[in-house]
Amino acid sequence: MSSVYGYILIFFSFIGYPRGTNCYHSFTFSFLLVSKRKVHIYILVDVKKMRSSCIARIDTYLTIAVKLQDLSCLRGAMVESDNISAHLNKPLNMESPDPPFQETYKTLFDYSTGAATKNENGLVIVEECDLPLIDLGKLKLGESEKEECKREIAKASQEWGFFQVVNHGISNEILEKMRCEQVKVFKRPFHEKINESSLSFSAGSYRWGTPSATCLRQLSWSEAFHVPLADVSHFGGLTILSSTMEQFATTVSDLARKLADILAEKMGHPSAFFRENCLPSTCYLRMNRYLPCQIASEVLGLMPHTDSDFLTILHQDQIGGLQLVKDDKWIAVKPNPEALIINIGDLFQAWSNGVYRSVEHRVVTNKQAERFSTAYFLCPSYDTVIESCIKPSIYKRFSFREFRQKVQEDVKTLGHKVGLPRFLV
Ligand SMILES: O=C(O)CCC(=O)C(=O)O
Repeated sequence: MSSVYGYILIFFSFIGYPRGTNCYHSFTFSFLLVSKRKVHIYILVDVKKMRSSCIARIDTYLTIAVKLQDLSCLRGAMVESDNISAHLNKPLNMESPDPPFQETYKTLFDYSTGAATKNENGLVIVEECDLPLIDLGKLKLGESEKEECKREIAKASQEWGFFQVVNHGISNEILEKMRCEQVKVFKRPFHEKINESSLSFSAGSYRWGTPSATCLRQLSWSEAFHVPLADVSHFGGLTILSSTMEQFATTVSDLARKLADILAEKMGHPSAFFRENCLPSTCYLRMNRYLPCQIASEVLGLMPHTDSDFLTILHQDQIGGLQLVKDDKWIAVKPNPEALIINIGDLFQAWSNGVYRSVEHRVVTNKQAERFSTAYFLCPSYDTVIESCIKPSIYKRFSFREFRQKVQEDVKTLGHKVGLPRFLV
């Protein structure tokens, strides 16, 4: 320190995390110290009260510090603290697109036993399988082919909660353009992605890892942009991505509404409900990137979950990794380059009184390849009330707002979603 000729003290943050963010009572205080030849960033943290997710915040502050000072010479930063100096002491690669999983979740790696519990929840993987494959081209043929196709859709939704469709009407050109723009945005430096305003995404759109994870099996080794479609046209700086997302969403939403109408009709309740309540502005697009993971047997790409929507349309690449629960077993879905994957969400399970099934699914990681997928979620407006089309109903009436609030509350307090069982009569 005696070699220091001058210093700039920048008060970056004094953060009292509110209860429930799992970092409460901890604080971060950062400043730049400029010597003749070097700039160091010191971050003082109350490490004892921190959990790994806070370390991500520190990484964010380092990024902001570098950006603020426009210190193009600065490619490394020193972080002094009891616990984290060992792994954050190495230079940060500011241009890397990858979130700092190892550094952020170091404590989870430290406590890992190395013994992967592949059969968690008592479920075992049986085999890769082909989901029911439905040719939607039949909907344009004669009455009997059309009826057969509708029956297949309803049957798969009851028995699997998942199916694949071919001849779905979404051109390869749109699918490829979407994939290409998605890859481009994920390949931006990590510091640009966390600074959502630099990409014009709305706050909270960019997500990575699992801030609440307390062990490796709770960590999702992936990053995502979860984007309300209402926001897509406002991406100032990302015009090609935004127009591609709009194009993708418009064609996929037609398909989603068509499938919802068929499912309602097959329940004996043809209804304009889905067209009236699921508007282009109330749905979501989620772009996922799953990074290769050296400890793939211990970490999932995406934790098991059901979708909080009516139905989901997924476009995945050829890497594979999606698994779903069928007959109390995890089944690995074999990718089909021609097909889109459809799955029933919680709201359709409630509307159909449990006839159509919202099934738990997850994504496994692999050591070599990265994987991309894009999901379209058919959601209603928050005020839409969902009630079963059959009486007596096994679920209470609830608004989409109530459902989401309950899910968020459970995630905060229990660390996981409970979902529909909360609304049983
Ligand atoms: O990437 C996948 O295959 C599944 C994605 C998914 O389940 C989700 O985004 O909710």
